[in-house]
Amino acid sequence: MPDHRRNGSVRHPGGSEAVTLGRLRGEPDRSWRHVVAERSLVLIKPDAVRRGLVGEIIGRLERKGLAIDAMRLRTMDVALADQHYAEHVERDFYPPLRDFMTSGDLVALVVSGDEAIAVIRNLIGSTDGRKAAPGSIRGDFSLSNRENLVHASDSVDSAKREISLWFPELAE
Ligand code: FUP
Repeated sequence: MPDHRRNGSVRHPGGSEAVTLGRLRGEPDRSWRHVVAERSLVLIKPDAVRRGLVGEIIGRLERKGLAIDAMRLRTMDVALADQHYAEHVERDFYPPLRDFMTSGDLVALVVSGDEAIAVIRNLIGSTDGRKAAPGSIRGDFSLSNRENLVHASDSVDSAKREISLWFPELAE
């Protein structure tokens, strides 16, 4: 039996991507368990909650194959905003950003998967919703550089720092 059959995978008909036999039989794809999954903090911001886009955004993360490890509806107070956005607190745009981020409920999540940090950043699109690529969350739903619906950690180190702020019980 060829190697790729013996280890339980087959070639996807259209390309070089390998899929598991279990996947073809309709079982969940557990191939990500063989890689080192990254974790990211994701915030579904108050504008997305107000606009009823929570399900849309979580659906996109789930359909991509990412896993939700933790999820909580909560608000961000000024002290948490100052810690979360420590690198931006001196910027001109920070006071209105802080007012926006503390203006209502948001949904905080820890999301994991293979290369989750880069994958999620691609899914959400570039910071300015007016310039974000169509097909991305910001590109499809935001017309703003501030009210841009989603935050996601931009590196492994940021993810560790942010997860320890929002979900101390999950901190490494
Ligand atoms: P991103 O990583 O894409 O969320 O972007 P940044 O870390 O550069 O910025 C964090 C947040 O600051 C953005 F989500 C929105 C806000 N921001 C502004 O309000 N004005 C700016 O000019 C830049 C960023």
